[in-house]
Amino acid sequence: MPTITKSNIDFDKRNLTDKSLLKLYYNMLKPRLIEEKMLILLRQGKVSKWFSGIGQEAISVGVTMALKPSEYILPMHRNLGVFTTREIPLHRLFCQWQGKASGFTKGRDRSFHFGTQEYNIVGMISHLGPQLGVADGIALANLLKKNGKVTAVFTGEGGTSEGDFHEALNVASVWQLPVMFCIENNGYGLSTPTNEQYHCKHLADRGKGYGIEAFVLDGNNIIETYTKVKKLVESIRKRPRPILIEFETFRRRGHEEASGTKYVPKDLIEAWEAKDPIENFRSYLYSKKILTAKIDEAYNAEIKAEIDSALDSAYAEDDIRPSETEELNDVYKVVDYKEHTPNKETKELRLIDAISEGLRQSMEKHNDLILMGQDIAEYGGVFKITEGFVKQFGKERVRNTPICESAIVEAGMGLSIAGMKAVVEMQFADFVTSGFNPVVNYLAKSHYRWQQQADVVIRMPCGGGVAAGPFHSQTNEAWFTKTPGLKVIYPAFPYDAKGLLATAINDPNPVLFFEHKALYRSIRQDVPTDYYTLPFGKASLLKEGESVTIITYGAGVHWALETLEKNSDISADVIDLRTLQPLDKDAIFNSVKKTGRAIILQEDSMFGGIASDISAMLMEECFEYLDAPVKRVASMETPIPFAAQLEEQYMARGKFEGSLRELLSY
Ligand SMILES: Cc1ncc(C[n+]2csc(CCOP(=O)(O)OP(=O)(O)O)c2C)c(N)n1
Repeated sequence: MPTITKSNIDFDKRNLTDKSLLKLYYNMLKPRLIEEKMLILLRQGKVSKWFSGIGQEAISVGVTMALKPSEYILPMHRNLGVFTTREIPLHRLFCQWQGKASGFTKGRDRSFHFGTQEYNIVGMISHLGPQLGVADGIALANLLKKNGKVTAVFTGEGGTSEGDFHEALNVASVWQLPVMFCIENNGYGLSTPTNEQYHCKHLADRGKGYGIEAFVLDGNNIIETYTKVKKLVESIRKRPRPILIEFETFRRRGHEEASGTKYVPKDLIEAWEAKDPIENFRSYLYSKKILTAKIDEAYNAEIKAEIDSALDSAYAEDDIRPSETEELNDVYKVVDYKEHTPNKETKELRLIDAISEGLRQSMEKHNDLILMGQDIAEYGGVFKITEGFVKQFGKERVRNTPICESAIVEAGMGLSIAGMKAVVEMQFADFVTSGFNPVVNYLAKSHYRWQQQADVVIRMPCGGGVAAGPFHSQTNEAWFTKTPGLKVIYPAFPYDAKGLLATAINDPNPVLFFEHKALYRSIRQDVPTDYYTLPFGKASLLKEGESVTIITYGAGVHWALETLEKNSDISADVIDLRTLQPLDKDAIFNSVKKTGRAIILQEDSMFGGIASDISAMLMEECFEYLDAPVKRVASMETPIPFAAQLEEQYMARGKFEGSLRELLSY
């Protein structure tokens, strides 16, 4: 037992019972003892990496104890106390850190990068900031369900410089979301001290700029963190709104153990050691005769025994035996596709109307579906797809957003974690870059990492031929087909668009739904008036012929058809892929085996596009059937230009006929 000195922190027990005070102490002691053990294991080479939260325990424990177990917490890498206070069995935690099957990620992600619905904890992705927007989404779900629940999310002071922090605070304030943003200001972000990170007195001052109540608390004083947070949480439950808290504390060890603390002045560390949250609280409890040596020893013995036994069982567990099938099966949540066949009544619709109708019918079918996007409410969106939606569904479900693509994609993820569905409208597909990180890192990897579905559809008005220049004309599907975990849909006709959108919304996996702007008002078709679905991964064979297979999608489909219209001597199979991920490989291979020639047409520039991959697949799977090399036709290797004549030159459309003739004469 350590010697007991006078406490350096002014504790005031207020009306807390001795039992509560001892619980606070016990809950801080547990992560501290686990960490001390981890540091020993690290020195023995038995643990690969460790992010220490020593000296910061009062924040994790105070916040977690102030919440109900049914309320979500989104911790960071130094919040072991959140996990232990929620009483996650140590065996499972240790297995997680050792990459064993009894952890939370089947060995697929390390340290605290996991969530668990069982304990209402949503762990971080490495990129730090996205946690804040995800918390907004969970808080939005709670607000809409009117269940009085509060969501707490953590960030370090370093993470507050990320755009996600600012976006998330702004959205939470505009929507008055019941979320508590907790900044742990521990003096350093990796090696960078706070004076090189921000230039204001308190980070809490930022709350004011966003219209958020904000507080600075002594993060080393467990009574202060617990009682003040509890009071605030109770107040948020009654009157939903965001609150920002800056907890002042210090990171006493290296960023992670291997990186050391050479750059931190020694006296600074010593000063904060003197303010240790546990040592000081222990002294206080002893002085008040609430904690005795006997109780203290019993606590230590109990926790140490629990640690030792959980470590033994974690080490005893077999290493994961890799199975390719299992890995591949877990990238997406398995979908139970339900075919909905419409009645016979049809109506001629433009592509844009079909998408609008499909979206409206899905809103009618799914009461838990929320639409979010810029100007989509009363204004109806820049393309008017959601015109009239507010009147039918109300502003709670059809939500105008500030211009903050990251926070909104993250909010979609949060809605999904809370069991709802989201459709996010990108005003233009080009702007998805501002929300790229959460799409490819959060949504795409969530199911694989911890079996959490990301039930989010992102609508992507895309494509050129509209003289709109480099930032309003891109067709950027290849940025996403590259990323396992995403589904990518790209219809060319109104009938397909309506049915595939319904399927996308039913699908619990993240879907990028591409809508070609130049086709919105130019392509018409008879479309069933009823709700219906179409399966993913099924291409459509639009024309059947003998001499060549034309494989394309989106606007390319119409370019191929117009070319064949003008060249009636060419007998071709035309395959409209409709969905790029999953891809209907059988349709492609079967056709090429029949015709012996393949040409792939894409609107995007060539390198790294869909055409290249399909070409490679054909070489691997159909080589013996080919009478000519596979041909790819794509737009120029430049950004897409504005002036009509430059754009026309850029586009693959003008090159297609010549390339097709060339292939046929090979
Ligand atoms: C987007 C991104 N940039 C950089 C990093 C590398 N990185 C990981 S943690 C960290 C410091 C974070 O500081 P802070 O938010 O204050 O948390 P602390 O580690 O101090 O608890 C950095 C730079 C990262 N993980 N993600």
